[in-house]
Amino acid sequence: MTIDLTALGWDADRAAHPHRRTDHRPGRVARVDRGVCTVLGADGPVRATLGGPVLAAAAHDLTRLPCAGDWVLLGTWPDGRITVETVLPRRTALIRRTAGKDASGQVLAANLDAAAVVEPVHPEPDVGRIERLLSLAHESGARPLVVLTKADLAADPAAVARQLAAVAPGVPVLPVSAERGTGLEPLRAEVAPGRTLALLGPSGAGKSSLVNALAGTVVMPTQAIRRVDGKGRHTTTWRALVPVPGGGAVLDTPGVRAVGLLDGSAGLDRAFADIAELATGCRYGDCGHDGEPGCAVREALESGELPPRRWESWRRLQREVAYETRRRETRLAAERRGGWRGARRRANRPARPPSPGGL
Ligand SMILES: Nc1nc2c(ncn2[C@@H]2O[C@H](COP(=O)(O)OP(=O)(O)OP(=O)(O)O)[C@@H](O)[C@H]2O)c(=O)[nH]1
Ligand SMILES: [Mg+2]
Ligand SMILES: [Zn+2]
Repeated sequence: MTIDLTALGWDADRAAHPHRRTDHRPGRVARVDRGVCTVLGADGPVRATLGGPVLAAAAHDLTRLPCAGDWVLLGTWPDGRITVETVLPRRTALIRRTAGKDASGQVLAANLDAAAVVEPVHPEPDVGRIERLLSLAHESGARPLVVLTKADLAADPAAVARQLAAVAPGVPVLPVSAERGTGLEPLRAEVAPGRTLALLGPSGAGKSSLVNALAGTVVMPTQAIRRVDGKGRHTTTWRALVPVPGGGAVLDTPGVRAVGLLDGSAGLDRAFADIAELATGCRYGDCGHDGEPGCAVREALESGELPPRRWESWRRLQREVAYETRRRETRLAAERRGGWRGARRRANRPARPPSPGGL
């Protein structure tokens, strides 16, 4: 079995990666299972464990571990073992905040060209969730989309899409039905050869059904949502890159329960471009929109142009991002201090002058 790596997005820039050794072969990570990667190489899929350089990089930063969608360079050992020796720099990545102390985040998908926020049109789309996931999608660097699934269950899915356009400024909102195979055309363009589309959304939204519809065959298992509470069953339990026959790839992800934003505010500003645009009309450049005179945002709230729900949503996410930014700065400062102290303790001998910039 041979795999066309170009269709999966391999190109001259990736091939020119400077650390590439001649005996290392490129491949794209389809899946990671407890440190074992399934990598799509030119000769077919192989299983690879993590090599020394990758483990060393990950010791400082867990986001350096390979993830579905990563391009990697593989080494083959005399005993036949295959290891991931290099994770090529990611062009884009969907990264969510992790719950623990680690403030570096968790990579949900790597090297995606488009990031689709997947939300079912039935029973009712969760607007706040769309806003949050869209911030993440914008932050990834990929082209964001909103995919409204299960269009066959809504009386007028196009009307719902039009309503949602207000919470997704500048972002296409596409109603689709995997069941009927309708609305898939614009998504086919996102999985054209060389391109990767990642799907992000709650359990039961129909992500895997969409993958199967795009791939034209059942590659991902799907499961009916629970009758009792209408929630998904978390059928997909790992991230998987699925090649689309005759095209690029689609990246399926497990349903997300909650997604915390990291400390990037660019994605948030883009997801709320309407509010950012309004704010340019405030009298003061640093307006806090908190009762200052000449505040265009307050005016829009009073006139009803800006719905209070959207305003509250923006404030909440802003606070969250500001908190994460402080948390990261504190952590970095502590690491610097710890680094100094640790270095002195390790040495326990007359200190060499510290290098400029410390650590
Ligand atoms: N009516 C209808 N049902 C759909 C459609 N797409 C998916 N479903 C149903 O929704 C349920 C959940 O679909 P999945 O594709 O498993 O959802 P998922 O987003 O992959 O869920 P997780 O893997 O748990 O994250 C299944 O019963 C599907 O048959 C659709 O277009 N129309
Ligand atoms: Mg699934
Ligand atoms: Zn203002």
